[in-house]
Amino acid sequence: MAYNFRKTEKKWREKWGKDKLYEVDLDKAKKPFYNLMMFPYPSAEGLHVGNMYAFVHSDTYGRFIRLKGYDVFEPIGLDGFGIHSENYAIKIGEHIKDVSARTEKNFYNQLHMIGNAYDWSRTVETYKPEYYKWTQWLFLKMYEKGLAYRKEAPVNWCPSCKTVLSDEQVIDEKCERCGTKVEQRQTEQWFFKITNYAEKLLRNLETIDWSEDVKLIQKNWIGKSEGALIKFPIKDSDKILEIFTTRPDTLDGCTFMVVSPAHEFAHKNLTAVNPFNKKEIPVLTDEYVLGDYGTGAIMAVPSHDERDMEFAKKNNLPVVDTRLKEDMIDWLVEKGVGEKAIRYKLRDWCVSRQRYWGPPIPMIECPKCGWVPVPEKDLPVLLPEMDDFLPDGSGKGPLNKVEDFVNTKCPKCGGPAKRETDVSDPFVDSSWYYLRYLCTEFNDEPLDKKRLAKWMPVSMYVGGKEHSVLHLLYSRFVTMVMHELGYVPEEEPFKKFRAHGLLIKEGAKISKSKGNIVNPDEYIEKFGADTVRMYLMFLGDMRQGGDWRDEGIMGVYRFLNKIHRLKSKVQISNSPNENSEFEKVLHKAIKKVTEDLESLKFNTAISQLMILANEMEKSQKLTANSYKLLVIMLAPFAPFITEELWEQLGNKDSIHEQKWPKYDPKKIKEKTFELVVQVNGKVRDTIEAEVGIEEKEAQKIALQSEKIQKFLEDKQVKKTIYIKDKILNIVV
Ligand code: ANZ
Ligand code: ZN
Repeated sequence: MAYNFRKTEKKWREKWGKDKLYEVDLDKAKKPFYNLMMFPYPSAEGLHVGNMYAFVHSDTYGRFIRLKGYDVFEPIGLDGFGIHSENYAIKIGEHIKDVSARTEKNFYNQLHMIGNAYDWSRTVETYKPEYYKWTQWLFLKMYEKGLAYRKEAPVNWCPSCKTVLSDEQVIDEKCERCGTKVEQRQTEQWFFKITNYAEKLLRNLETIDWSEDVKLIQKNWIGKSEGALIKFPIKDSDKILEIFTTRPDTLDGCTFMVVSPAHEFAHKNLTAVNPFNKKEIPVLTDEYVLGDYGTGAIMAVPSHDERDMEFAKKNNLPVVDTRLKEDMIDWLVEKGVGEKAIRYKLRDWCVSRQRYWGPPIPMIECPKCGWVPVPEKDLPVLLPEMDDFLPDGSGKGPLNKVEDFVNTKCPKCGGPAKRETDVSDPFVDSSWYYLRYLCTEFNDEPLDKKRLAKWMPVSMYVGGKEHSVLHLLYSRFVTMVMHELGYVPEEEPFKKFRAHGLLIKEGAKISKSKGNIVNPDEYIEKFGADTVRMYLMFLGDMRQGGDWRDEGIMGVYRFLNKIHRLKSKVQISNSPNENSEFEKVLHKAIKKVTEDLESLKFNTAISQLMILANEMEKSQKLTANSYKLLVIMLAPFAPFITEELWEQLGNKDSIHEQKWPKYDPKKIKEKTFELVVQVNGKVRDTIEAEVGIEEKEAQKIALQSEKIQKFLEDKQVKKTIYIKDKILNIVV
């Protein structure tokens, strides 16, 4: 009889909800483990399997950790604010509020269907006042600490989204949201002083266990440069032109200087004096020198720097051989013309957005008092309802049109004043959500120190690489600030982070424009959630991503049916009637599945379970005990069918609260033999090896032997001859 997944999955979905199986008492938990999946910002069309991909891996890992005896907290919520949702609402001509409500319902329903072990009592949605009240509070804290400030600066402007963007949201000169080429605009905006934390953000990378490539991306983004500031006197004046260089040792070769077009010395045709060799050199102006890096001016050393050389050739400037002086910084300091200096590429985080769908920035501008923060007791500053919320590109956000909102009283002097009409960047919303999950029941304060002390930092964080310098950098910064304020026990939010790869379909990127969207609901309906989950994890290594193929899902479906069928073979008595060969396979599987799950190798863990199931099918008898072990190991992957089988085996409690099995090292010990290794027919070594190994394995073992290596030195191995469990002859 085929296994009735529809009935089973429905039954357990309801029962788990009723029993609050996945809710954790955060205060009583003895072994807290915070298992987190990167905050989703689902679209109204719902999740496609590519989105589901990361969720099921993260959940399976959490279920495994739970079986290992931890109190796993696995929360869920959604980031509903932002341009992404707003643009979609505009496109379909519906109000963003209605679209958001529908999105939330659909999204949560899909996650219920897939069977993830979320604690549904602690959901968080960024666009609800009970959440964004505290996002505004975060802004106030930043302001109090001098970390939120206004400045006029050239900023990134997306002409399509009609708002400014942060540096991190510009990818290859394009808007991260809509792909339009970004322009530069000179305007006044709110910034967070993330640069104050540049050194800490860099240094701490060494203390966290993250995917190496993501750490490298952050390191490069922070872009620390060590060098010197050098003062060049301007001839016949008391003016000084200061530059930043990473190569002070090349000072002797500096034959001209260049300032950026924004520099106060731009287009002045000055002559400067090289402080080292006293030669007079021209000061030119060019765009290749950036206004907002270093001092906005450089000493050009064409003999050592390609761009300087290019510029020198184009403008007929002198190029000279350089004497390098390695202790230049000492010399500069001694002469009082320079000093050691460090610069970072990282710039402050521009957080104001000229859009509607975000938390209003809680600031008021008073003609008498200047900028005044909204008092904490007046939070939240509610986002006013408005029908026409389209951005108009004026540089002012849509809220500027709501007079009731704009006109207010100054909290300081009581006089008439105006509210800030920009909202904050959605990345501010998502920079602290993992803290709020732990504190959802507190309404008078955003964060509970005791809670956070017990649960932070996050134990395992899984998410996409595309947030390497966005969310992952902002969150680290915000947590550092919250740590200084005494809310969070450690400076770093995510102890361990692993990036997942992308899911594609039949070789192509999954996208609506390609018309190859795979809707998980359809497949869940057809094959059940367990099958969809397992197939997503069987496709390939999580870190590399996978290629969804419709025909592949059948294999997993058949496998689960086999597991179901196997139950009829189970012997009621627990007499040890399986032979030792079977025991070996079983214990090897326990070892392998455990190790694979620990290192997030879900696909190979599943293969091992398949091998074990085949072995069980082959053997004449199957004890209840062995079958139980198989089912428990399968439970994190396929939570529904395993729960059902568990119950059918006569258990009253949930399989998801059992103990993960331990393997017995004695049972997997292989018999060994003396492998005789010959080179060209002469015995050169004997090595202990496992009985039954194949030729490839024997070769590998032989090549690791130093004795053998000596005889092979730079010779080509022509062939090998292997007599199983006896001799390997290497012919060179
Ligand atoms: C002389 C020199 C000789 C330089 C040489 C490099 C190589 P990082 O920090 O690694 O990116 N530089 C300084 N400020 C600049 C600006 N605002 N715009 C463009 N370039 C600027 O590199 C710092 C180096 O980039 C500095 O060291 C300076 O050129 C240039 F063989 O000074 B160097
Ligand atoms: Zn005032």
